[in-house]
Amino acid sequence: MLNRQAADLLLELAALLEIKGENPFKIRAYRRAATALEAVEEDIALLAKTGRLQEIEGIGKAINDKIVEYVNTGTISVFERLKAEIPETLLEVTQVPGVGPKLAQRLYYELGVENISDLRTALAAQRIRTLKGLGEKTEAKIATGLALHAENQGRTPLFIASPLAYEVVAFLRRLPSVTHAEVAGSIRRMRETVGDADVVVATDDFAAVARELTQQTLVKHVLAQGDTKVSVILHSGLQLDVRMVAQGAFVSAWHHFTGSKGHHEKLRHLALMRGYSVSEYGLLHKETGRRIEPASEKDLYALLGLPYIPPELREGTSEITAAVADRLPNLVESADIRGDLHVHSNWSDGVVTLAQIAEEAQRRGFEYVGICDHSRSLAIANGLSEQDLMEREKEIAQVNERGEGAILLSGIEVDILTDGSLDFPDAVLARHDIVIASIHSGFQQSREQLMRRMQRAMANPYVHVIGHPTGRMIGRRAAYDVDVEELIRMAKETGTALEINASPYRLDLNDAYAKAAGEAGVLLAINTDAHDLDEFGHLHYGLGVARRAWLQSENIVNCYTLAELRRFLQRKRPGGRVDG
Ligand code: DGT
Ligand code: CA
Ligand code: CA
Ligand code: ZN
Repeated sequence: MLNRQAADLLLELAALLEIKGENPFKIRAYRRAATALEAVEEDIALLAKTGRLQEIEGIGKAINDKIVEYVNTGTISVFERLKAEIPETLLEVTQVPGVGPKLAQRLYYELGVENISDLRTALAAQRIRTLKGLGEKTEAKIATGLALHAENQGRTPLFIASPLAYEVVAFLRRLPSVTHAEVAGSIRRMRETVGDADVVVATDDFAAVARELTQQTLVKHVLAQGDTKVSVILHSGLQLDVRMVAQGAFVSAWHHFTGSKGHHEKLRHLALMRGYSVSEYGLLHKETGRRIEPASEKDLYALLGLPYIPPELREGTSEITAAVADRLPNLVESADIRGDLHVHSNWSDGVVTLAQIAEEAQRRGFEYVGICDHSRSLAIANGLSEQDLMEREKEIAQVNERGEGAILLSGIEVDILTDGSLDFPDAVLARHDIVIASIHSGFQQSREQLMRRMQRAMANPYVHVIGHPTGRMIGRRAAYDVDVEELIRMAKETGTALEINASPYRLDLNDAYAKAAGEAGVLLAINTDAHDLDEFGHLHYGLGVARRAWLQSENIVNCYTLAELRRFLQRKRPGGRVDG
């Protein structure tokens, strides 16, 4: 399906128009259409051919014509014209966190900045502060943004890399000569982006595995083929390294190639003090010269006198010290999750009915689900009016009465408006079981303005959770300028939970922020923000973040039983108590 590509093209087109300083309504229309295209389940090529594109909300005549043109010719002529006018490399400049289209436009016209390297030069020469209205603060912000940008260069989001790696593993496991195959590297550690995919396979026929692998349909071309390692590029552009080992060496190799490098450095150091050297070939006892091939990672750590360290903690931070002191967290796991507090139904921009959500949630072992449809101001997502909410309430009650699924909690994802007020009065919020407050507008506001909005939202006694607190979209959109440290402090003070939005495009809060929140005693909610049934599966990615953040079930509100959850949901309200 071309849906995704067409949506991306519309977004680029919108960005180019924005750099040119075109009509904001027109730009917004393109962005809205892009969002709509991504949500459409049917193939847009088919919709274009049958003239049904305009049935999609947000797609009018003008955009319809552009999509038809795209489907027929593979591009859009306005886009091509714009590209001839504005260097396309400027798009990358707009993606540097802290820059954005308006600033990129000025940097281009006033300083001749055409690409990232020009931006670095201008920054180093302190030329940006010479522009009207810009100063050292802007330069500092851009410097931070550039560092973040460089970090993500050439990295693939986890949710794209991970399914591919597991598909290759499934393929390898079906080969007769293979006894074990596992994903290693940063994918196993659940990092939000990965440089490449790593797989380890135990086999007694290296040549056969290499032959089969290089002919696998996912493989585009072979980068390098050695006796024990094959590196390939998959059609998606992702690099995959496969290491082949004999059965006995499997655990050591798997452990080694899981990394991280930092973890291994510290582990090797500790091992030396205990008389062992560790390598991808196992443990070597220095005194006796005896080589040990552990049968499991648990055994491997036990030989060094340590409890098992889960892959998500193996980042070379303080996990070895914690392990030595037997202070590793008892990480939250999927069985601990009793519900999802942030799901959209077809009452707003979701595609499934309340009954389907209740059933699916139960199928996944959940006790409850928070139906948090959008509030009225978010028109592009079909936000609900007070009237809609009352009607939805009846349907929620009916579904709950039938008792054929998880308990539905009547909720709202209420917009935090640009002045910090909420999109519904307290009386409306108070009628609902759960309220998630989120920012969906005014992303460009200053840190002070954004924090005032957050402060007002969190001070509200009916707001339980702040949704996707930083607003970042991985590789696509920088966080809005929130002071997360301050946000965590406010959350603690007001007894508001922070979301780990598990949508793999967001993962917001990220691992580092979620860890800081947990350490500050702030509660978190791991929510899928699902708009269809498949997206319930995104929980896995949110759990990855939570585990990388060292969180345990007691840090997570959706690990509560329904009764405990209800107590949490009452505690900010009149008569409730927030004690920490
Ligand atoms: P990435 O791919 O950048 O997201 O991060 P990782 O951690 O997957 O790194 P990668 O793919 O370079 O290597 C996976 C693990 O295997 C790494 O954490 C340590 C180990 N490893 C890889 N290559 C070598 C190597 O040449 N020598 C040593 N000692 N270890 C290696
Ligand atoms: Ca890797
Ligand atoms: Ca690798
Ligand atoms: Zn939202």
